Amino acid sequence: MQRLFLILIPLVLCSSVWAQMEKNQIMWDNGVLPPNWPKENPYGMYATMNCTVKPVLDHTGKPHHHGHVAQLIMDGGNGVQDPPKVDGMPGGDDTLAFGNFNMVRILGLDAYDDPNGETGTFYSKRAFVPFVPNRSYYMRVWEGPDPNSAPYYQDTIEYTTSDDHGGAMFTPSPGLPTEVDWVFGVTKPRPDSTLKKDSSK
Ligand SMILES: [Ca+2]
Repeated sequence: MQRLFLILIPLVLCSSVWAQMEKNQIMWDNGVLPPNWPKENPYGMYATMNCTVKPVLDHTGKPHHHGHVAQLIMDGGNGVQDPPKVDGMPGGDDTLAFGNFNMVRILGLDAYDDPNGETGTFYSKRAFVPFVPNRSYYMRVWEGPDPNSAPYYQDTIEYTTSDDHGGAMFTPSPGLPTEVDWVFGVTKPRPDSTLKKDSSK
């Protein structure tokens, strides 16, 4: 019976957290958390989200400019990185991650952020605390400061942690904070680029 409660209580906590969140609510990794925001989840899952080994290259083959935005996205369960919607938010069954951040800027690896750099690298200032258990996550870099207008994007194709090396999506495990280092794939045009041309006719 006690074991049943230990299982049920986290589920109840998690569903109430979900109810407070709006789908695709933006949470910057250096922003202030809303006052009612949970600080921890019952699962003890933490992961930093980084790109420090292989810089993300833009559509011209050069490292991304600082200030470009990376979204942390939660797969809804179909196991696919669904293409973004026309407004740059995650599409299909995917959403921005439910946790203490879901947006990071490319700003290099130095202690002081340099908005003028072009390194194609970033690290999250927080360790990501997911509020939904047993979900997989991936990242999407936009070639611009705003997903609603950036002309190109790239999704992750590979990740590395200290004890794991895997594919395009990562599933956090309970335990000590994990440093996840991502590699990004080919550049793709934003989904509404064709629609914009059609509407101008
Ligand atoms: Ca999906």
